[in-house]
Amino acid sequence: MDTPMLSRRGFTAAALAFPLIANGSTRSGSPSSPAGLSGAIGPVLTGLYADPHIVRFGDRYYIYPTTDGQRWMSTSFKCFSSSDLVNWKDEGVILDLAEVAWAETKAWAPAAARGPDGRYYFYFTAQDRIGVAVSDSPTGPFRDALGKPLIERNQFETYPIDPMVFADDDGERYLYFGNGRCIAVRLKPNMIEIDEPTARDITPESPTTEYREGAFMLRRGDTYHLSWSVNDTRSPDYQVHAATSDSPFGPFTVADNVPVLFRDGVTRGPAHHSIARLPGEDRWVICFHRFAVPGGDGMNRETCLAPLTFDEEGRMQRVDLSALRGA
Ligand code: FUB
Repeated sequence: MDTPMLSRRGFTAAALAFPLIANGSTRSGSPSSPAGLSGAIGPVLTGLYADPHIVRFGDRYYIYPTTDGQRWMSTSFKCFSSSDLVNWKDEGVILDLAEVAWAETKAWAPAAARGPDGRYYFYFTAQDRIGVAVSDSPTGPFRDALGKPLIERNQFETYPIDPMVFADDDGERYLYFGNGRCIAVRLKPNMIEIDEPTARDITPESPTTEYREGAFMLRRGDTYHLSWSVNDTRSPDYQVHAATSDSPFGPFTVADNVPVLFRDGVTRGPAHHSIARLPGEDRWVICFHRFAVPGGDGMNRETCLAPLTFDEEGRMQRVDLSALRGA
């Protein structure tokens, strides 16, 4: 475990000092001041889970991860929920590929969103394609909405994995995906079709970064933040970079403080992340996986959480994992 002061879950209210979390803080600090943050970063889920997508629906947070520890050959998806980011409830299997006609394995890297119709839409990778499933509940059960992939192999010039769904303030929804290149496309209001003519390659081009996979999009004020994984997930140097734009389609300016998240002495391979905002606050958490501690690797990963802050210029600030652990 990271540090003896923490529980098995390893993530405490003190780590965030967010006032909405009960139990107070013995090592409090302002989340807008990285120097004031303390505590550890995880794991928050018991077991091996990777590629976590964190999202808030109603008064609960949900994490939709890849089930790990099966040599990337998992066949179903689970979900976890929490009211406080500390205590997570295992909601069980929400989609089993046994019920998906076009794929049997490689159930990876999902994302979820609420549609204009109030239903929940679950975007998932399966056997190198992307599907969409629907449910009346964020905890499922989800059923395949199309009976075929939403994004097929060779449909775009990217390896079609790692979907991310983003809802903009104006109600438009976008899908981001891809390994090697990042593709963005507007979703139709029914959430189960893409508006294909809007698709474009938005891969950030910069000498200081290399887009690999795991794209995530958020909006803070009028600024769109695209973030993604760099390097191979089997590398201890797997890390998160970020860029900004005034449009969900870019072009994106790569921040000069990349990487935003990267390894330290304990945490190896910290990436494939997602970010959630605390309701009504300019306070954010970054959810990511790392090699399980101890003994993990790129196929045996665990899910962690850490506070994420922005600097005065509106850029994501580097997450100092060592400082968060109090190291
Ligand atoms: O979990 C399988 C793959 O590993 C994901 O699709 C990638 O983003 C990487 O994390």
